[in-house]
Amino acid sequence: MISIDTVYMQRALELSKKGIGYTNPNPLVGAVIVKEGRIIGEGYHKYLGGPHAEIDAFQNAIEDVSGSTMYVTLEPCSHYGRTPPCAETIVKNKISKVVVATTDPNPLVAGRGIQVLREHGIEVITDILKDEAMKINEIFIKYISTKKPFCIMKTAMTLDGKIATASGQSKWITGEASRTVVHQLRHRVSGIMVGIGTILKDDPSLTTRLDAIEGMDPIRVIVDSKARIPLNAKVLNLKSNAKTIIVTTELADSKKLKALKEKNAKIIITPLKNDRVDLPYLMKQLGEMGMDSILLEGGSELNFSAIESSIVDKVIAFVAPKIVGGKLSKTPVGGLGIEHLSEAYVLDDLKVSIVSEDIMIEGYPRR
Ligand code: AOF
Ligand code: ZN
Repeated sequence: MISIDTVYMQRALELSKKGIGYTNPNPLVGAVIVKEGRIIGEGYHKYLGGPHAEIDAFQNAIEDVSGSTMYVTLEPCSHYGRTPPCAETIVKNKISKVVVATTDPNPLVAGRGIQVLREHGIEVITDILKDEAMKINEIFIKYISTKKPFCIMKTAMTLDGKIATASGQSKWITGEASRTVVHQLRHRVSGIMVGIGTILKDDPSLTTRLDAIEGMDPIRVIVDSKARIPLNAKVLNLKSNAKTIIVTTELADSKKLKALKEKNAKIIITPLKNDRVDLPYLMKQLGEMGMDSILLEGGSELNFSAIESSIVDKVIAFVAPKIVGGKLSKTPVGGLGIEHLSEAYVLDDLKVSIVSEDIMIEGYPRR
């Protein structure tokens, strides 16, 4: 039987999702205040630097909150950060019971929020819908504990494993519904990463296009070890505020780098790794810049390097029920590949869903 705690926590999780795309690198958090079996206040974390979910719920409460129960998807914070500690505000508001989905992996909190509440005689229950709450904040959990972005590798292919026809046509492999899911992903992450091959071939703008909401344009990250990107590439000439980073190496021509800077591109130079960009080094740099998540959108060379260097945290693969053939047609992951099947990169925790006419497979590379 579903407990009443689960029902209210489910509502708090739903609320937390409203913040998707606006809170990075902070978590998605929702809160519900319940008194005598009625919801008297709801809130969520709306944008980075804004009130935490708990405070938003207090602000929205329609009656006196004393003696009520608060459901919150993440342990209330105990530190002075961009805002004062929520645990103290909960104590001041005389809440009698707090139900928490998951503890806060932030080293500044990590159990101390719950401790403060208990020290003040507040009953605390934890682990209600914990797995769901951790999944919603998988980006935050990776980022806060490693200071490196959560990297999602997204691919799209036909049923026979191709990302383009024999003549190179790739628009569109998947249907409109899948492409909308991709735009939602772009809205959610802080950066989109592609290799220079994709820029030279498709000249994409890599922006977020969503009808229903105002899409947040992530930072475009172009991996280009020799700085071959043409100065008229779309990603260097967009009207929107979206920023572009060119990731390159000592192999790049310094005059070209100067010209790129004049186009307002940020340049990151990484050490050479097998004559290419050092991706783990890059992830560290992007994390230091406050980027908590990256959507890797190909091409196949960069995908293999990313998988091989263990920077990929999640794979989202779209499969369109179409067959295009062509023995030379490209597949989602290229590179040198592996020799033995025993070395294959395996995904765990698979989720398979149907997105209109396509299949979406999500999984996490086994470490
Ligand atoms: C949020 N929203 O609703 C809750 C958070 O950057 P600050 O000072 O706002 O603090 C962020 C930390 O606060 C965050 O890493 C997490 O540990 C905790 N809780 N954060 O952004 C919220 N409840
Ligand atoms: Zn807080």
